[in-house]
Amino acid sequence: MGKSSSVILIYTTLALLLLVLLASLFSPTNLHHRHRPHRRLVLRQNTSTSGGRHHPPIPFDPIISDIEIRREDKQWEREHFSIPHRDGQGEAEPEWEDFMNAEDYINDDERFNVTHRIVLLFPKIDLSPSDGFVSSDELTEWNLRQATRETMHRTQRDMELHDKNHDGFISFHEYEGPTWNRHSDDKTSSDNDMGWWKEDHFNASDVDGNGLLNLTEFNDFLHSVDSNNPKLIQWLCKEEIRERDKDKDGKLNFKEYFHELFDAIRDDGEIYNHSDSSMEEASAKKLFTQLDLDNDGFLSDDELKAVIGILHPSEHYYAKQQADYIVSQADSNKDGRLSLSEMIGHPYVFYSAIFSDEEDDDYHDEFR
Ligand SMILES: *[C@@H]1O[C@H](CO)[C@@H](O)[C@H](O)[C@H]1NC(C)=O
Ligand SMILES: *[C@@H]1O[C@H](CO)[C@@H](O)[C@H](O)[C@H]1NC(C)=O
Ligand SMILES: *[C@@H]1O[C@H](CO)[C@@H](O)[C@H](O)[C@H]1NC(C)=O
Ligand SMILES: *[C@@H]1O[C@H](CO)[C@@H](O)[C@H](O)[C@H]1NC(C)=O
Ligand SMILES: *[C@@H]1O[C@H](CO)[C@@H](O)[C@H](O)[C@H]1NC(C)=O
Ligand SMILES: [Ca+2]
Ligand SMILES: [Ca+2]
Ligand SMILES: [Ca+2]
Repeated sequence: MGKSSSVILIYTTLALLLLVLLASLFSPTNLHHRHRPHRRLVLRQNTSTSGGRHHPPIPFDPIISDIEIRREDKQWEREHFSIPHRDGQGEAEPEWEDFMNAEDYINDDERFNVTHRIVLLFPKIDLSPSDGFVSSDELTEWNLRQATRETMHRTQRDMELHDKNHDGFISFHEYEGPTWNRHSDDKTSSDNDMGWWKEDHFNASDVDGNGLLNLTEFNDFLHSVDSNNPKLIQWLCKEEIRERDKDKDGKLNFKEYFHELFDAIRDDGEIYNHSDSSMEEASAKKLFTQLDLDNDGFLSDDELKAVIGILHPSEHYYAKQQADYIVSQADSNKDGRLSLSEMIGHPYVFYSAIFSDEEDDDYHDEFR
């Protein structure tokens, strides 16, 4: 017993040593000159939770999007409906397996051939007009459709979470949850201020004013920047003023604007020399004058509408940014649009927004 296990131990050690030796022989630097490194496509992680300054890439391929959404749904179910199972029937393991299988699937050239995918998707993107070329505008529209589809799916999930009485609508009370108390004794607390603003936001989303948000209204509530409800744009502008309005007069004077807003909306991108701030102030004054349409020396919420798209970039902005980038990368003959063969010739430009490759030969070539 002791003897056989020590024999196993020796063999295991030898096997490991051999592996280490082989690994070092075939390390990326050695392998580099033998093979074209294999690109492993990976799925996006945590796209719904990755807030902050980085907008997650929009998936190009609806199949990839579906896989990611399904995986996200499972994680979401675990977080929100974690009803403790009586006896662990190994429920968690198959979920992990699903995810591994999905990655194997998209990396299996026979089952998921990116050339075939692009041939299939091309006519669905080449729509206005269907001229055999994909323009940046067409790709923007395509990206936007994919992004909107994902957003609506997440809204549906959020709706399930908040719609306590399952009538298909969200009331303000349902959204706030039972802990929030509108008639709290402490009327001056910032919590109550926030509550008031939330209700304002809720009311602005309620297009038909019936006090309930249906799926469309709730989606606009969650993604006000992408809504075409003018009341919501107005609300966003008011909110921008409120955050910077130090003297609480409901509008921004030059000082409030200069210290709190100018940096976020300036488009010159210059960093001014701090010992020479007069240049910066002059440029800030110029923009202020342009925005102050009624020349009263203050910026109102109406006057902020002109820059709200800079403060809150819309999904369309990101869709276009991604489309422009992709066209710039795949447009071999530089005619500003993509032919099918240009797209097939650069499959990873389309999939790299979602997929990443461990070792990109072309990329390294540029630095040799
Ligand atoms: C995704 O985000 C959640 C919470 O934001 C975190 O608990 C989880 O570990 C993240 N998963 C991955 C794979 O990064
Ligand atoms: C995908 O299919 C095309 C056409 O059938 C074929 O030429 C190509 O080798 C396939 N690609 C991969 C990576 O297997
Ligand atoms: C929102 O609308 C409801 C009526 O639907 C009204 O009672 C409430 O005062 C409004 N809230 C705000 C903050 O305007
Ligand atoms: C929600 O209500 C708005 C306003 O009445 C309406 O335009 C929209 O079509 C409705 N959406 C759904 C999904 O019913
Ligand atoms: C900033 O301006 C001061 C005075 O005008 C000058 O001495 C200094 O070199 C400038 N610094 C830079 C980084 O330009
Ligand atoms: Ca409504
Ligand atoms: Ca004004
Ligand atoms: Ca071209």
